[in-house]
Amino acid sequence: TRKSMHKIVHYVQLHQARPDPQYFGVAKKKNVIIVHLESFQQFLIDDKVEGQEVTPFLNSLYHDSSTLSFENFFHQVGQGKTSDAENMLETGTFGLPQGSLFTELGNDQVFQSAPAILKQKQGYTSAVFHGDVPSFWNRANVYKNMGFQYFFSADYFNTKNDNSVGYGLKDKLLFKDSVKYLQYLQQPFYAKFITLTNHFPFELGNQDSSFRTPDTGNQQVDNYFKTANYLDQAVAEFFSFLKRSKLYNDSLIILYGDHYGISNSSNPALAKTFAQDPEHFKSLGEDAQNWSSWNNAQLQRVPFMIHIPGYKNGKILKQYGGEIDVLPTLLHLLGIKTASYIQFGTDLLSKEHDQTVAFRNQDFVSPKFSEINEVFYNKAGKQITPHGKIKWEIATAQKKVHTQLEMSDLLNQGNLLRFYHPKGFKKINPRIYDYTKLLE
Ligand code: GP9
Ligand code: MN
Repeated sequence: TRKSMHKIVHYVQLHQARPDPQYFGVAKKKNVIIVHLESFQQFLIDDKVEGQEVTPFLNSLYHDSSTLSFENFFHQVGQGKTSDAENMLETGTFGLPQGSLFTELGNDQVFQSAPAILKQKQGYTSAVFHGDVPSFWNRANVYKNMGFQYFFSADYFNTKNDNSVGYGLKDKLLFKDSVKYLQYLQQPFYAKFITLTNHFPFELGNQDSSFRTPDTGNQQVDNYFKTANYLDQAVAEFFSFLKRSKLYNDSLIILYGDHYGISNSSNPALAKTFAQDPEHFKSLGEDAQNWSSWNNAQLQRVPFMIHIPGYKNGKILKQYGGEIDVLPTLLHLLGIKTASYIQFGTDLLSKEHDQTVAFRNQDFVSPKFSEINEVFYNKAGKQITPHGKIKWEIATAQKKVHTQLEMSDLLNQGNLLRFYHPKGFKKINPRIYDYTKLLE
């Protein structure tokens, strides 16, 4: 096992992407707020249905001159869904090929994760806000092992009756009722808000939303726009609060979608709405008749936005990337070097960033070509039979994807960070955290 660890260290050292000085440290010592947009896909950004903008507030952030926005950012989750997304963002390693790392291994996994790195390097306080019970996805145990100091779960909120829908507290209430805790966190803080209302089966009464849904013949697809619109309003309200409380100017805010909301089997129904906004969907393939696995893969884009109040060089960036790349990107913006940590992604803002995006099932997408269900496509979505130079390039990409996932699995399945001691990093002691303490 120590030998495996050596192999992994060697691999990670060969796959470093050095930070771009233009971005390194631009958000040093700022509070970090992660807004986890449940089941939120990128196609919603700038989309219109039934004559209404679905997510006007997120659209405005997407185009804001203080936001670094990514238009080719993909989720990379497996069966662990939300928990896989969280795992990638907190640790820079993948979820498992089967099941959820949080539930399968989370009880005694050794992590070298964001809250601990930020605490030890720059004195950050850390907290998670989420309106479901603390046991869901084994979060209460995992968060301790990750070094989160506070976990404000459903235990801290009034989730009775109308306050909840689906898995828990409605998003507007999550943000509103978190304020009293957020305000008193010692700064700088690293705080994550995991939203919930935009979750399958996307049910929300008319008292919470007057959004006019389309009529695709698939109720979940129709209602998805309504809960996404509600989430957009919830985030807008949260930003108003941040501005009122003066936290806004001292914060960097990351917004990202954890995974798809509409499953592949419902995508042809979803595609019916594209005709309402054809310009917006031209790159996705509007033709519902010829819907292919390639079209499905295109829809695995999720938002990734880094909003930095006061920063003026925001833009919409074209590089391909995914959730595995978030942690090194964030740490570099905060002025923290990542070379000594075991992280499998690369800084999206680095000139050396690798644009091959691995899906958890070993499929991949890249700016030039993709592999989906063992079929290859060019960038326009045409099936190709690789030969010559392209064949070699595809084989290289495949190898990169397989090795990256394999190394991550080797690390996580063997709990190998037990044997790895980055210089200056102190092992996390989960026993010092008690998430019920503030309740007494
Ligand atoms: C539950 C929530 C949903 O607390 O985070 O998780 P998901 O079903 O999306 O994996
Ligand atoms: Mn989720």
